[in-house]
Amino acid sequence: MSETHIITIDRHIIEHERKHPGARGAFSNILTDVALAAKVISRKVNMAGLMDILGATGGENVQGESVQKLDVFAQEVIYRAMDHTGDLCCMVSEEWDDIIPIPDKFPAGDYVLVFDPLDGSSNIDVNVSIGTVFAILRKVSNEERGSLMDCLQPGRKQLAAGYVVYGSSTMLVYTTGNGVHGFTLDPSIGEFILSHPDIRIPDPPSRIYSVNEAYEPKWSPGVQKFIDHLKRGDGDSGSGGFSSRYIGSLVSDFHRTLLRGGIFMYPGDRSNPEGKLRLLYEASPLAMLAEQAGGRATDGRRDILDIEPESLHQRTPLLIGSADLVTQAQEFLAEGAGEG
Ligand code: P6P
Repeated sequence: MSETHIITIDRHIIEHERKHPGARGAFSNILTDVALAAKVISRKVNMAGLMDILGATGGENVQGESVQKLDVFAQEVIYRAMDHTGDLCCMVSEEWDDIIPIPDKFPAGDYVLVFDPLDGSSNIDVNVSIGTVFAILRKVSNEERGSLMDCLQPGRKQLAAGYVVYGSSTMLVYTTGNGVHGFTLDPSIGEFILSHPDIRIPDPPSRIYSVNEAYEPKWSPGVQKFIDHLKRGDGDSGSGGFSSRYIGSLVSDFHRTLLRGGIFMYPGDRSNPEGKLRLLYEASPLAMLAEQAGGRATDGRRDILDIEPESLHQRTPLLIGSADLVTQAQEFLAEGAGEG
């Protein structure tokens, strides 16, 4: 893209809004506000090593995990960017037990924002890329200020989904159901610039699988056999030709899978049958992006987007990436289901 022909995320959002007849702009405002919050978080994350915000606050979040200062900061930034706009009826965050209400002094709107403000925060102190994950739902109840019913919607009901990856550069990737588009932050002008239009998971994909193999002894036989198949293949060559990549930061592992192909897995195991990742604000948003980019996302049995959430912070196994590989994984899991 030439220096004089740049497409900012604000312009892209407006141009895409025009494709939704009757869109009133609130939806676009939410995406624009998320982009603003991402710029503020990016600046802080990139200065983290130089400022006294590293290290845990000593507090714990609802997941019982030690809360890093940047987690707290990111939560506050997103909340403050969204609480007064009149676009949302409520929010859901990994950092809050219950639904986050819109303060009474501000008007409520017709949408719900669900988000993980800073996923992978345990990687902050070692300078590994971390990320924000979000999705937008339409209010479905008659409650002016939202209810659990508005939040516990299956991923198919998401109007938009996206993530921000704070890495060697900061990128915001989002979909509103019309393809997946990536924007790179140019700090010199403070704008997210369209750098990856219409992202499609490559086919054929890079032969990469991404899973924490330390848990292999606890995996189901189906998962064990699938990973073994990727390593060894069917032939006598002794190699399936796959490489293993595991960053341990969901957004980074997914971003690579989206751009290169392959499969990321966080399966359930004997200790954690539902895995570790959260359905509402991690798996479902990434599943929408994966499907929009030509890929698939499953919990091993069902498409992630078809799962009806039963609680705000429920976990789900996640297998996501190139459609053929996800389908193959699901077949291995089904075959192995009957075994010990
Ligand atoms: P494990 C980071 O803590 C996180 O929530 C995700 O970003 C990441 O994919 C996963 O946990 C890593 O978990 O058990 O492999 O360390």
